[in-house]
Amino acid sequence: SPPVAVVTGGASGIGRATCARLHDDGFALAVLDLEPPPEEADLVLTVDVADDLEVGAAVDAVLARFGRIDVLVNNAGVTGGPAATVCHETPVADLDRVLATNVRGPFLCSRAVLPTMLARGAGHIITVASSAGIAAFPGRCAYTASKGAALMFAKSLALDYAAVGIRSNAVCPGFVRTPMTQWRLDDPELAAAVEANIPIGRVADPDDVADAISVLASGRMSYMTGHALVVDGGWTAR
Ligand code: KPC
Repeated sequence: SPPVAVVTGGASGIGRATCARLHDDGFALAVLDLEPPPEEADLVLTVDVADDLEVGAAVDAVLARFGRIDVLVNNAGVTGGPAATVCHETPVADLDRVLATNVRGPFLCSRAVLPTMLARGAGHIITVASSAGIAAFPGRCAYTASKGAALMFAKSLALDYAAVGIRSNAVCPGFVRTPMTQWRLDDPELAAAVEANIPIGRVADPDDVADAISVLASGRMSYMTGHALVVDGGWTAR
C-alpha cells in the first residue's frame, strides 16, 4: 500500500501545493482543514488543529482508513487579523488565535500521530515554520513569536524521538504568494518592501515550498533531523 501523509491546512496555499506534490509522489493523502480540501485528498477531515478532541478523532479516522501514517505535515498557519501588528496594538485574542493554530496545532497533531509512529518505529514530522522564526518579520509580533516556537518545537521532537526512528524537520519559507499574504502583495508599496528584502528578486510560489517538503517526505536525506530547511530566496542570508 502507498505511504500515507497527513497534511494540515491542505486546502490552500503551501498546503494545497504540498498535497498536489505528495499526490504525484505516490502518497495517499489525508487533509485536515477548516476549508474544503483539494481534489487530490483521499480523505478529508474538517478539523481545527487547535482542538485536541477534533484532532484525535481525525487521526483515528486516518488510521481506520489507511492503517498507518508515514508523514505528518504541520502546515496549517495564520498571521492574525490586520490589527495583529506590533505588540502594544495586537489584540490579545489575535495572539491567542495565532499561537493556537501555529503552535498548539503542531503540538496536538504531532501528539496524536506519535503513538502510531512509535508502534512502527518510523515516521517523519515536517513542520512549516517560517523565515520569521529565524529573523523577526516587522509588524507581525504574534506571528513571529509563534514561528520561533514552531521551529523549536520541531527541534524538540527531533531530539526526543531520534532514537526510536522518528524524524522531525522544519521548513522555513520566506515570503510566499498565498491567500494568507495576498493582501500585502496587492498593495504596491508593501509588495515592493517585501521584494526589496528577497535576494532572488521574487516572492516564492507555493510550489517552491512544496518542492522542499516533497524532498523531505521522500525519505531521502534520512540522516537529517532537527533541521531548519530555509527556502526563502536568500532573505535570511544577510
Ligand atoms: C515571511 C513570512 O512568513 C510572511 S509573514 C507576513 C505575512 S502577512 O503579514 O500576512 O503578509
